[in-house]
Amino acid sequence: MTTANRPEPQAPQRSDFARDFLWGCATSSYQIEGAGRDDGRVESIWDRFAATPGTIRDGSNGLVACDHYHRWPEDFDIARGMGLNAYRFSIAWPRIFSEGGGAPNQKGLDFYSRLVDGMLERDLQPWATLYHWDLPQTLQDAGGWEDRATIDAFLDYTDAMTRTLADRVKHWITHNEPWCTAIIGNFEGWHAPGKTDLKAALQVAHNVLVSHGKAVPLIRANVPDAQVGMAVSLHPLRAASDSAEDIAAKERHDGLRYRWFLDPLFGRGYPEATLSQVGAAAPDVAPGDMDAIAVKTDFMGVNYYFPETVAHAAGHAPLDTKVLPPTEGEITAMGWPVVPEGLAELLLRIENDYHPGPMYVTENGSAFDDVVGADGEIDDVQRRHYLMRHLASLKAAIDGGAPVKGYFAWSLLDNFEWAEGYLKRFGLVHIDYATQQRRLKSSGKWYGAFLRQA
Ligand code: IFM
Repeated sequence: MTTANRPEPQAPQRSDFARDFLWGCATSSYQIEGAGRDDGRVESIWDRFAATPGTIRDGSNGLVACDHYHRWPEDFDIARGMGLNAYRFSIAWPRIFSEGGGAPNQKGLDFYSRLVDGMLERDLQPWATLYHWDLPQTLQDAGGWEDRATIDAFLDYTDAMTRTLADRVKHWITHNEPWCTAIIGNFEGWHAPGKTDLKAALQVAHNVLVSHGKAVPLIRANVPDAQVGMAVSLHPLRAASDSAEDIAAKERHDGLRYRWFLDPLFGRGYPEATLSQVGAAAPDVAPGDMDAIAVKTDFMGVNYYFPETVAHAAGHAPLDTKVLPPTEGEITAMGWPVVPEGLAELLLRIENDYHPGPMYVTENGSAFDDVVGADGEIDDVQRRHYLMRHLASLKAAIDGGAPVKGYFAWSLLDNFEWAEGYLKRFGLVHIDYATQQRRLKSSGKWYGAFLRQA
């Protein structure tokens, strides 16, 4: 069966969810804004990384991207037209501060002020993420997240942003996907800043968690009625086989990929087994850090894309484990398996393990190779079905007891997909990068029709 004529999956109705459920899309600054040199924005680690030959598959960068910096009114009109009631965006730190101290850049503050006003005018509840990977390069040059001075710089930046937007933005996410910041950027090395040092990566992870813990009370002090949380990317895990070796490998991977981040956030410290497995690469922990990290938050953001299958792999750093590519079933253009049930499995596991309070799916989506038809339409059947099936899984999670209060599709727009450049499209809205024309895909039209149901 071709993808075009396969049957439509059974999707839930909007009325299957609470009336006050949040329905949004998510984006991030570096991936869509462009305007890389406008209004005092300074270089970020992604500008520097992308300028290094061989890092980005199509040799591109985020300097123009979707030109959202100038075209946001059109983008928010589309979001409003779809019937979204929330919008998750991130703030580009390099527009606000070039380094730790000093005064914030007024033009950067003004841009986000206008952006938020634009959301509110269209009844889009703003959800601001403070850190979605675009660290000012000057801070990286001074040691980056590996250095505790970056925690202080993050708090200065958080203070400036939350004071500026306190009257209009109540929902704050400190960090997006600390795993990617720390491990992909500093151990696997295929994201900025491109390091390959486990000790550095685990120190980055620790300092990012500390910065989160210290930012939460600061945001609450500045923003009346603030709701604060973090967005964590997680995968349900499967062992590659029933062998004792693969099952043990899955457990080790789980320790680093899931519990290394969630255990400290929920006051349990780093998992003992993983601490001993990473040995000398364990981070330096200052007095009070673990209490700071364990600050109670108002919600937990969960980013779900796919489950991981883990095998024992002797000599494969850091823990003799390897995540295997899928060998069957539908896969996306990223090579990720399409497993909608994994969303419910993950949400229910988190609820069972930690009882985090309200949860939001802060990202979920798929990349497929879109074709613009002769009539200008984009019939992205696979993405539409992905969305429908994941909403069915979301409903199953809620029915099963997971307190999920909102869903943000990744992403509103096609955008700069990091090391993949512009080769991978995740948007519900298609971007023609040559003309910057926006076109709502059939997935976006379906989401709009779903949201307009009574
Ligand atoms: O594009 C990214 C996003 O920046 C973070 N979460 C995963 C998405 C898809 O790879």
